[in-house]
Order: sequence, then C-alpha cells, then structure tokens
Amino acid sequence: MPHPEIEPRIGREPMREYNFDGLVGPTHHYAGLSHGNLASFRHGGQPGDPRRAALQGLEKARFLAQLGVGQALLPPPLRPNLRALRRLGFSGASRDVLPRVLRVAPELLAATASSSAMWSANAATVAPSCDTADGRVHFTPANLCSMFHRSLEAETTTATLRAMFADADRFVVHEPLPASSVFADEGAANHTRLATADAVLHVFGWGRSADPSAPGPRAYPARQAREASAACARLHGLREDQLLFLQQAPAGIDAGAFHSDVLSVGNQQLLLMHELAFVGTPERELRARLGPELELIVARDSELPCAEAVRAYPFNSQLVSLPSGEMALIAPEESRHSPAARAFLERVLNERNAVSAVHYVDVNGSMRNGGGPACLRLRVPLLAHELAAISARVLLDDALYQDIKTWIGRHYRDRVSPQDLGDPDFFEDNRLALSELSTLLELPIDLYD
Ligand code: SUG
Repeated sequence: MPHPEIEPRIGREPMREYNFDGLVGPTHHYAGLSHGNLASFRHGGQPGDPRRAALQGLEKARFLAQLGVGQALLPPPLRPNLRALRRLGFSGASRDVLPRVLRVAPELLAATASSSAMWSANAATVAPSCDTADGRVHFTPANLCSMFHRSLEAETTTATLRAMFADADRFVVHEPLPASSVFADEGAANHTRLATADAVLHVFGWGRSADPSAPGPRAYPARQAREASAACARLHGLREDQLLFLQQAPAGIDAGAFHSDVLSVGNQQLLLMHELAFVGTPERELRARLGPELELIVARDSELPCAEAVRAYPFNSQLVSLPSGEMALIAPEESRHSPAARAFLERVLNERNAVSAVHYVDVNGSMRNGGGPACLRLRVPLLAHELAAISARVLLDDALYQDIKTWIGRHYRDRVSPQDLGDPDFFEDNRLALSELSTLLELPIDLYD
C-alpha cells in the first residue's frame, strides 16, 4: 500500500514535507564554474535569461502546490557578492569595484555573481523534529567548500534560514561545518530520508573520505565528505540506528554524477537508483534496516546508460507524496525526450502502485547548469505548528505566486552577459529589486542591506 503523505504519528500531529524552492536570482548566467558537472561545462560562457529561468522555476513550484504538495520559496542572495570581492582585495568605492573586477579578473566576477543558491537542495541538510534528540527541526547549512562560487552561499544561506526559522523553541540553524575538504558538505543533495513501518533511515551519500583505502573518482572531484555527513547526523541528534552512509560509485562521479541526487531519489518506502549511484547495490542492507515494505527500483546501465541518466536527469526528479497517499514524479522535460530515461520512468510507473503519475516540467534554464527539478528544492518536513512558526511569507499560495510573477516580470532581464555583471547600475537595480522582495516576503530582517 502507498504511504499517505501525512505520516501517521500516534497521538501527535501529522508531519508534512514542504519543498522550499530557491528563487532564481536576477544574475543567472552560465559560467562553466563546476568542474565535473558536464552541463555547466557544456554551456559555460553563454549569456543567461534570468527572467525565463525564474519563471520556469516559479511555474514548477506552482505546479507542485496545485498537486497538493507543500510548497514554499527561498529568496536569492544579492550578487555579485561585493563582500567576497573585498575579501579578495578589491577595495574602494562600490561603484568602482565591479568595473575593475570585470577588467582584471572576469572569472572572479562570474563566480561571485553566480545565482547558484537557486539549487536549494544544496542549501542545507535537514532533520525533522520527530527524528532529532531535542524534538526540534535541525538545519546545517552546507559549506559547499568544494566549489569557490558555491562556498559563498554558506554565509547568506545561514542568514536566510536563521531569519525564516528564527523560533528557537522549534528550529535550530547550526553554523556550517568548518570549510575544509575534510568536512566538504553539499547539503541535502546527498541525503534522503526513507521511512517504513519498521524504521526511519537517513541515507547519506558521500564521495570522499579521510580513509585512504576508499578508492575515489579519477576524472572529477568527489564533493561530499563522509566526515561531513557524520557531523551533520551528530549535530542533528540522530540515532546510530537511523543512519546509513553509502559511498557514491567513483565511476558514477566520473560520468558526471557530482551529487548522489543525480543518480538516485527516494521518498518514504521507495528508492529509485541507477546501478552506478553507489558502490555495490546496497539492497541487502536497506532491506535489513527498512524491512519488507522497502521498494527499491534499480536501473541497470544496460537499460539506461549512466551518461544518458546524467544528460537527461530522470533521477533528479522530485518524488513527492500526494494528498491521496500516492506518489508522483516531477521529471525534467529532457527525460521525456530521452527514450531510455523515459522508458525507465514508465517502468517505475507501471511496476509499482506507489507512483501514480510522472509529470514533466520545463526547467531548462536550470538544467543547462546541471540543476534539475530536485536540485531546485530543499525538503523540509514540518508539523503544523512548525509551519506556523516560520517568520516570513514564503508559503506559495495563489497570492504569493501572482506577486512573485509580477515582481520577476518587472525586474528581471531576458539577457545577462558577463559585461552586465560588471555594471554598477545593474547591481543597484538588483539590490533595489531584492529589497522589494524582502518586503513582499515579509522577511523580518533586510537580508540585502
Ligand atoms: O553545484 N551548478 C550547480 C548545480 C547544482 C545541482 N544540484 C544538485 N544536484 N542538487 C553545481 O554544480 C553551475 C554554475 C555555472 O557554471 O555557472 C553550478 O554551480
């Protein structure tokens, strides 16, 4: 039987998952910044169309809300990150800094102007209050220290989460882990919470470890450290019996699966994975921990070659519970057009009764940087009183959808080139636009000051 969206919790309130989608920022562009992310490399140097990408993301969020899935938004940080540029020696009046960086270090401008916070699956690792030792919802913002442009998100994401989840009786937003390769942390993109009648299991995918005997990828970097996953689990007060650490297959990383959500996705009792997602097939371990209710569907390389899974992103679908108790997959358009990816998704639909529909959405503006539907959202399971304690207007209802759509239409450009990023007037326009967003979202503090 499919699991209801609402986990039955005897004598207590039901828990519901909310997807916090990162709003695409007004400087969205393609800079080829992420080594090992093949889409980012392929599209590097192309101008962005932030208006289109932001509207695609907003439509996806609205579609989920209309399906009856909990849906909220996370505001983007202001970019280029002047604070980071100042730390790198670009001092002087703000108006002079950006043209100078464009002239002498355009690669630093592109990196500090990245809208990468939109991939909010990397914003933090989250544990729901029913699993944590102190009964609060725990967040550890990811340090993202494997990639320079992404490492700049840690500070702003921490501030944003602390502004929204400020109620200390219900929420804890930890400091990001120390920014060292030993604790390199990519957030929830490497984490899935599975649940059956027998157990709850936090599955952490990791690519590198301090243990030198673990073989790593050869071509591309392994971003997530096992030690970081273990630290998040400790900080969140999870019990040992709730934890499973799985190594990402080095061959999968070398094929372009830089996060474990590129080749796997799970929800409740269901886990979909490619055979190159993890080292070995962890079926026996998963069954032993989760019991007979576990549904595991593995794509063999012969039916869906890893390179095609990385190109079309069927595993980067959102696997969500619906109010009916069934599940739906929200897949990228690219996987509809890939015969092998589509055949796999249809197999999932036909084989199991837990998944009742596959919906394809167009998030191509994000996909061209290696971010599918699942990258664009942070899953936050909440009880009703926790939802009510969020100190901002971020829950996506019709009114907020309309307000954000109008706001994007008024402020976003349909073309952003590297030169635009060095224009102080563009920066000032974006600062004013984001201050307006702060008011729209009723954020308790001005994150853009
Ligand atoms: O970290 N791309 C992001 C994509 C993140 C996808 N997230 C998940 N799989 N959950 C990254 O590689 C590219 C930016 C550029 O090249 O302009 C970028 O950062």
